[in-house]
Amino acid sequence: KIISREVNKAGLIDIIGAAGGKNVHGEEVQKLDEFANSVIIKTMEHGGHLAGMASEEMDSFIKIDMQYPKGGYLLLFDPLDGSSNIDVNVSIGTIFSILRFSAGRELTEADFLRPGAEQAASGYILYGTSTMFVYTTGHGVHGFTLDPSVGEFLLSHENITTPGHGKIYSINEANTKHWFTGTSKYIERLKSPEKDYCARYIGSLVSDFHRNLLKGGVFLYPGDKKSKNGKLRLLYEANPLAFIVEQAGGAASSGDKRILDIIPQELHQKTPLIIGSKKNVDEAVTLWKEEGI
Ligand code: P6P
Repeated sequence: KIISREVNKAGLIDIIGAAGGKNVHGEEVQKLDEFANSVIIKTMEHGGHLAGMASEEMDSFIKIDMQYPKGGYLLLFDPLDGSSNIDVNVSIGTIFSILRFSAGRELTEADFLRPGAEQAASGYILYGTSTMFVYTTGHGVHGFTLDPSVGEFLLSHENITTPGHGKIYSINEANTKHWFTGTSKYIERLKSPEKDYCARYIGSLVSDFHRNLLKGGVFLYPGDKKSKNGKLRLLYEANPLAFIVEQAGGAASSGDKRILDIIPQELHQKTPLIIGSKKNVDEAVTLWKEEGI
């Protein structure tokens, strides 16, 4: 709610001051992703639910301070994904993943490096035309919409399921020159005369994912000749969305394996990601394997 309030003021940059500068009161203005990061840490560190956190914004994991009670969960998050879109008033999102932690011993980075299949919960908050909270604990996917007039999230999308096949594809086609053959052949197939696909790419992962989740379709951020592991992060972007999409009946793959089966090697590792309606993902993965990802 706090992040939504600040994100929705981002348009008032001339009044509240640009990030890194000072506002009309001469106060330092934090970058919104740094602000979101500190809001989440301050909100979650004292509740007694967590043994630690890991954030896209911070190199190493965060231990819960001695002064606070510790709990049996780890929170991994991207506090404000797509923050480059803030200045142009495009939707952005927070993505989170929750792992279990057997309390009673010293927390290490290895405790965060668990496959996505072990997640206890995951979800995202989308700061769009409305602010939505979408989550799963392994019992379906449920969406809540913030009613700012009462400051409460109301259950607006119970048991979200994604269509088995969709006609939307989302990929940054400016990267065509770097694509491996499999990606090129798959996208060319979608654009062939006998198909009637629609390209939609906002450039904000949570927005592109959420639209395809509800309408059906596929989002691809593949590895390519320039970046073999693509751009998106496994632990707090691909894994949480993969848990959501599988619970909604969809699929998520790195091209050569199910996202939720990947054993992480490091906190901020990247992974190629193809995610969405099961038939779309299966078709792309099959072609990628035949042609070489
Ligand atoms: P590109 C935003 O910067 C982000 O991390 C995701 O939200 C988004 O899906 C992706 O990068 C867009 O990347 O290379 O297409 O601009």
